[in-house]
Amino acid sequence: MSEIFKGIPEIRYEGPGSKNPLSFRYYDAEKVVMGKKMKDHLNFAMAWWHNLGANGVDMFGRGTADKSFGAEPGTMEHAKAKVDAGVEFMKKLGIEYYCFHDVDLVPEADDIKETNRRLDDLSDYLLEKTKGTNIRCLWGTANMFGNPRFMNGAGSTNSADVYCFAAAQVKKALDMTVKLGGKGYVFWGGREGYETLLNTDVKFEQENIAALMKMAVEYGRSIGFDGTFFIEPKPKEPMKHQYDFDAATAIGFLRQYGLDKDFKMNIEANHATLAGHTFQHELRISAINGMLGSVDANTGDTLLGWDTDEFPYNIYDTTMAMYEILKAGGLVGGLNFDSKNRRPSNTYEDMFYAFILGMDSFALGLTKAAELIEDGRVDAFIKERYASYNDGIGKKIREGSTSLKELAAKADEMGAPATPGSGRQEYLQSIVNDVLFH
Ligand code: XLS
Ligand code: CA
Ligand code: CA
Repeated sequence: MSEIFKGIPEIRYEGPGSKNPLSFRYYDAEKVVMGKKMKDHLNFAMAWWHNLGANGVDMFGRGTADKSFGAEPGTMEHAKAKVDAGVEFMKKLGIEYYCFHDVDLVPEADDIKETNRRLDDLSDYLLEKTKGTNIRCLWGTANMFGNPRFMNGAGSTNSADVYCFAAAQVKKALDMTVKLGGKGYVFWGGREGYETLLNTDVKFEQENIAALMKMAVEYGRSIGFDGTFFIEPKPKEPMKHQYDFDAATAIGFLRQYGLDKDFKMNIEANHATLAGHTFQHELRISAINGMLGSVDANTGDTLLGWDTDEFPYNIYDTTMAMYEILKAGGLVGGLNFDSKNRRPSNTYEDMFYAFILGMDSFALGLTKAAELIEDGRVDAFIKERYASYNDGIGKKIREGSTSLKELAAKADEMGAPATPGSGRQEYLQSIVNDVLFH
């Protein structure tokens, strides 16, 4: 197979002083941070759809980047050329995982039996191309939002016939995930939501989504999938209301339908900000519920109200994200760059610069998060902040061994309470700056 990204060498770690744009300044795969190699903390993954598919097309204009990789788009030759390009790309960057939708891998045929046949063929090719490497699937998923049949949803559709197609795609995407060694399977509820309640039975739709997920768990386990199912919350886009609005909502849904043992969250940074939260908030809510699974690493733009899927570059954000991930004991999944180049960044070099930016930003974030934890001042402050619960009446509150009556009597006794103490936000923010920039 001839080289596709000609002139682009293997990207190596050269350290912070390097001015070589095709080198890592912070991502040093084998370096040990808090007892684990950087690459194992981060488990970077390439999103098949953006990196090998997205060509810059938007509502106002055609594509700007050539992602044909020497083959005619829409053909199986092109699907295979994408495998060649993807494998070369991952090897050059030292990325060991990829994520896919069924229809990212092959062009969808008119008949689902033919699409499935293409998937069998393509996955054989992909396995052959990755043989002898460490490259494997991080997670797979089914695209149940692109085909017009899903205009009213997939699991939430009004049509039982369409529901069968959703089920068929989930079944096949699970087969593919297992075949490609995937650690996870994602449900992103692209069109699982509604535009108006005038035509929607929300309870009915949510029950059907849960039933589809239950059948997916049953089937997945029956074919030997021992990985994790993920829900990827997003509040809107394409639907006005999406059912998996944010982590708290999705966790409530999983618990209500008894799915919480098999599922965790796949948190995407851009979706967090669309929901009016920070990325860190969504990670924390998932973590404290034992539901932090995997991450779609990107960033939105707070000046824009939609899903821009930009490569992460903001070190405050990556540091606080890695702080949450380290504190939660790591991810069962990884960091999938569900990110795309800006439309005018349309060359092969730009694809590499984008990943170098994202990987370095998270590597630096990891290093800084570890320093913040080792520094200890933030943790010490939080511990002290709640110290009034360590003994006396506070301890009884924590142990659940008091009552409103006893607490009210205590308040009477005190007359006026002691002040709760300063939150010291600015002091803490300056510690973060100190760790980041010393
Ligand atoms: C879209 C989502 C999607 C999921 C997988 O906004 O990010 O790409 O990650 O279906
Ligand atoms: Ca995503
Ligand atoms: Ca997105």
